[in-house]
Amino acid sequence: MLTDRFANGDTSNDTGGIEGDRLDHGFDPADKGFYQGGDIAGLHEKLDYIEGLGMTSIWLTPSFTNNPVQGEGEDASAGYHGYWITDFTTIDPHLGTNEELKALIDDAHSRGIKVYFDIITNHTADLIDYEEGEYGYIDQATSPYLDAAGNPVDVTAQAQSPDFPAMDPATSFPYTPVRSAENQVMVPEVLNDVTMYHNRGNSTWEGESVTFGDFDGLDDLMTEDPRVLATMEDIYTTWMDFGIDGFRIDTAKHVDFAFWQAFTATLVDHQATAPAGEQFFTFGEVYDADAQLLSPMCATPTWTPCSTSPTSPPRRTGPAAAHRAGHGGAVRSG
Ligand SMILES: [Ca+2]
Ligand SMILES: [Ca+2]
Ligand SMILES: [Ca+2]
Repeated sequence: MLTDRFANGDTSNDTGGIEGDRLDHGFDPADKGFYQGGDIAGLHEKLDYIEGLGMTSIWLTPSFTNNPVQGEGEDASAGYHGYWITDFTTIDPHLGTNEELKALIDDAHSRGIKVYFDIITNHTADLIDYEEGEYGYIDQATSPYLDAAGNPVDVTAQAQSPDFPAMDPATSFPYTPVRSAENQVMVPEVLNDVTMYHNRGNSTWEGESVTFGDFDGLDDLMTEDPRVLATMEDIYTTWMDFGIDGFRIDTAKHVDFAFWQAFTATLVDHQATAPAGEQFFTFGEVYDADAQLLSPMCATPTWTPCSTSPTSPPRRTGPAAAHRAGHGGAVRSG
């Protein structure tokens, strides 16, 4: 469900409460690259229609607060699709409020309809620039990460380590990441720290840049850093408590496996605290038709909960957790 494009149930939120023109608030129904006015209120009004179609679940496009407009001149467009998040804790004001979402979920559940979030852990909005003014990908062989003391570090080998190295924005990265004062808007606030991002330039969609590169300028999170993992776990377990039924995980192949193995295990653990009998379903996007590239996402022929996998230590390792995150599977309580 592309909420912005379905039904406008509340014209008072069309500009998201943002002053100015379309390049400020992103609303312009005459331009398909901008917000059209659709919202959660409109979706809620149409639940009879959706139920009548025989639908048993709704997968919402990413619904958190976005950077309303990105790009310059003819390349300017709006975050109507939801993939340019600035605040991971609130519903985008163009779409409605957390309370309206809660009411939608409650009404959907009373009809036997589930509600899924489309979630992103790979990147945020494009709010970090490089001081060098260049954006081509620079690989680790050419320019390794340096810790704050100047020693080369392999962040893949250090992924999720409690000793993960501290970085210095001025010296640790091949580019010098800069977040202007007006771009200090990330929520949770910790995500304003530019050392929590990869800062190597735009992905070429090949080799290491698949996981380390920026997605066309979108700020690529250092998912190997346990601070990033902890932040994402806190964000998304909180949304689990809100009553969402599951996650469609965006850009799964652009995040390292160590992150998914830990993140999905945390969702399993968290779901174990939910009322008995409920399930939480996750499935991930791997946008590729190459069987060789897809195969690591499908490493086990039959899905096995990682906590009971006989071939791997419990929860934190093994292909099953990555399989669940990258391809699909149910996270059950217990
Ligand atoms: Ca509206
Ligand atoms: Ca990435
Ligand atoms: Ca950027």
